[in-house]
Amino acid sequence: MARWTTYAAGALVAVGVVASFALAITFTARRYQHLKLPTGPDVVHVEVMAQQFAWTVRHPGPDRVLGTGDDVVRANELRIPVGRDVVVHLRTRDVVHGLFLPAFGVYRDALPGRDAPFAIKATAPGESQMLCSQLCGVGHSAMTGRVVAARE
Ligand SMILES: [Cu+2]
Repeated sequence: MARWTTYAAGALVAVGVVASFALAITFTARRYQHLKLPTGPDVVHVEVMAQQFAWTVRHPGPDRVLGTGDDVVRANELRIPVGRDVVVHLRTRDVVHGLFLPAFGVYRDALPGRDAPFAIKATAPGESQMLCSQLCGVGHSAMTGRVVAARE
Protein backbone atom coordinates (compact mmCIF):
# COMPACT_ATOMS: atom_id res chain seq x y z
CA MET A 1 0.00 0.00 0.00
CA ALA A 2 1.46 3.28 -1.07
CA ARG A 3 2.11 5.94 1.51
CA TRP A 4 0.88 9.50 1.10
CA THR A 5 4.47 10.61 0.32
CA THR A 6 4.42 8.44 -2.79
CA TYR A 7 1.25 10.16 -3.97
CA ALA A 8 2.75 13.57 -3.16
CA ALA A 9 5.87 12.75 -5.16
CA GLY A 10 3.70 11.58 -8.06
CA ALA A 11 1.66 14.77 -7.93
CA LEU A 12 4.82 16.89 -7.92
CA VAL A 13 6.16 15.08 -10.98
CA ALA A 14 2.83 15.56 -12.76
CA VAL A 15 2.83 19.29 -11.96
CA GLY A 16 6.42 19.53 -13.19
CA VAL A 17 5.62 17.81 -16.47
CA VAL A 18 2.59 20.03 -17.09
CA ALA A 19 4.57 23.17 -16.20
CA SER A 20 7.38 22.15 -18.59
CA PHE A 21 4.92 21.70 -21.44
CA ALA A 22 3.26 25.03 -20.66
CA LEU A 23 6.64 26.81 -20.69
CA ALA A 24 7.72 25.06 -23.89
CA ILE A 25 4.48 26.02 -25.65
CA THR A 26 4.73 29.62 -24.43
CA PHE A 27 8.31 30.09 -25.60
CA THR A 28 7.76 28.27 -28.88
CA ALA A 29 4.76 30.47 -29.60
CA ARG A 30 6.86 33.57 -28.89
CA ARG A 31 9.73 32.24 -31.00
CA TYR A 32 7.45 31.78 -34.02
CA GLN A 33 5.23 34.81 -33.49
CA HIS A 34 6.51 36.45 -36.68
CA LEU A 35 5.08 33.54 -38.68
CA LYS A 36 1.53 34.36 -37.62
CA LEU A 37 0.52 36.69 -40.40
CA PRO A 38 -1.67 39.71 -39.71
CA THR A 39 -4.57 40.39 -42.06
CA GLY A 40 -6.68 43.38 -42.95
CA PRO A 41 -6.56 46.48 -45.12
CA ASP A 42 -3.89 48.22 -43.00
CA VAL A 43 -1.29 45.48 -43.48
CA VAL A 44 1.60 46.46 -45.75
CA HIS A 45 2.87 43.71 -48.04
CA VAL A 46 6.40 43.83 -49.41
CA GLU A 47 8.48 41.34 -51.37
CA VAL A 48 12.13 40.63 -50.62
CA MET A 49 13.70 38.73 -53.50
CA ALA A 50 17.10 37.21 -52.80
CA GLN A 51 19.64 36.48 -55.49
CA GLN A 52 23.40 36.02 -55.67
CA PHE A 53 24.34 38.51 -54.17
CA ALA A 54 21.77 41.16 -53.44
CA TRP A 55 18.27 41.80 -52.17
CA THR A 56 15.65 43.28 -54.45
CA VAL A 57 12.85 44.76 -52.39
CA ARG A 58 9.48 45.57 -53.94
CA HIS A 59 7.25 47.97 -52.00
CA PRO A 60 3.69 49.01 -52.77
CA GLY A 61 3.42 52.40 -54.44
CA PRO A 62 0.86 55.17 -53.89
CA ASP A 63 -2.02 52.72 -54.51
CA ARG A 64 -0.79 50.74 -51.45
CA VAL A 65 -1.13 47.45 -53.34
CA LEU A 66 1.83 45.20 -54.03
CA GLY A 67 2.23 43.84 -57.54
CA THR A 68 0.85 46.78 -59.49
CA GLY A 69 2.51 49.18 -61.91
CA ASP A 70 3.42 51.80 -59.33
CA ASP A 71 5.47 49.47 -57.10
CA VAL A 72 8.71 50.95 -55.78
CA VAL A 73 11.75 48.71 -56.15
CA ARG A 74 14.90 49.28 -54.13
CA ALA A 75 18.17 47.37 -54.00
CA ASN A 76 19.24 46.21 -50.55
CA GLU A 77 16.81 48.48 -48.75
CA LEU A 78 13.57 47.53 -47.06
CA ARG A 79 11.48 50.55 -46.11
CA ILE A 80 8.64 50.07 -43.66
CA PRO A 81 6.22 52.44 -41.95
CA VAL A 82 6.42 52.73 -38.16
CA GLY A 83 3.50 51.23 -36.27
CA ARG A 84 2.04 49.20 -39.12
CA ASP A 85 2.03 45.44 -39.55
CA VAL A 86 4.26 44.48 -42.45
CA VAL A 87 4.16 41.11 -44.15
CA VAL A 88 7.43 40.33 -45.91
CA HIS A 89 7.17 37.80 -48.74
CA LEU A 90 10.62 36.27 -48.85
CA ARG A 91 11.63 34.57 -52.07
CA THR A 92 14.79 33.61 -53.94
CA ARG A 93 15.61 33.77 -57.61
CA ASP A 94 18.41 31.20 -57.49
CA VAL A 95 19.90 29.29 -54.55
CA VAL A 96 18.94 29.04 -50.88
CA HIS A 97 19.49 32.29 -49.01
CA GLY A 98 18.47 33.34 -45.54
CA LEU A 99 17.18 36.66 -44.33
CA PHE A 100 18.45 37.73 -40.93
CA LEU A 101 16.91 40.86 -39.41
CA PRO A 102 18.56 41.06 -35.98
CA ALA A 103 16.54 44.07 -34.85
CA PHE A 104 13.30 42.17 -35.43
CA GLY A 105 14.45 38.73 -34.23
CA VAL A 106 13.83 37.27 -37.68
CA TYR A 107 15.94 34.48 -39.15
CA ARG A 108 14.24 32.89 -42.12
CA ASP A 109 15.35 30.78 -45.07
CA ALA A 110 14.47 31.70 -48.63
CA LEU A 111 13.83 28.51 -50.58
CA PRO A 112 13.64 28.29 -54.39
CA GLY A 113 10.08 28.20 -55.69
CA ARG A 114 8.49 29.11 -52.37
CA ASP A 115 7.14 32.16 -50.62
CA ALA A 116 8.37 32.28 -47.02
CA PRO A 117 6.23 35.06 -45.54
CA PHE A 118 6.70 36.52 -42.08
CA ALA A 119 5.50 39.61 -40.24
CA ILE A 120 7.39 42.48 -38.63
CA LYS A 121 6.39 45.76 -37.05
CA ALA A 122 8.64 48.71 -36.30
CA THR A 123 7.84 50.53 -33.08
CA ALA A 124 10.18 53.47 -33.68
CA PRO A 125 11.91 55.12 -36.63
CA GLY A 126 15.44 53.97 -37.35
CA GLU A 127 17.82 51.90 -39.40
CA SER A 128 18.85 48.32 -38.84
CA GLN A 129 20.73 45.57 -40.62
CA MET A 130 19.59 43.09 -43.21
CA LEU A 131 21.93 40.13 -43.68
CA CYS A 132 22.09 36.85 -45.57
CA SER A 133 22.27 33.95 -43.14
CA GLN A 134 23.01 31.13 -45.58
CA LEU A 135 26.40 30.64 -47.20
CA CYS A 136 25.09 31.20 -50.71
CA GLY A 137 28.28 31.64 -52.74
CA VAL A 138 31.43 33.73 -53.07
CA GLY A 139 29.60 37.03 -52.61
CA HIS A 140 27.67 35.90 -49.55
CA SER A 141 29.38 38.22 -47.08
CA ALA A 142 28.59 41.22 -49.28
CA MET A 143 24.90 40.35 -49.27
CA THR A 144 23.85 42.99 -46.79
CA GLY A 145 21.31 45.73 -46.72
CA ARG A 146 19.32 47.86 -44.38
CA VAL A 147 15.84 48.16 -42.98
CA VAL A 148 14.62 51.73 -42.75
CA ALA A 149 11.63 52.35 -40.52
CA ALA A 150 10.09 55.78 -40.99
CA ARG A 151 6.91 57.56 -39.99
CA GLU A 152 4.29 57.73 -42.74
CU1 LIG B 1 22.62 34.93 -49.86
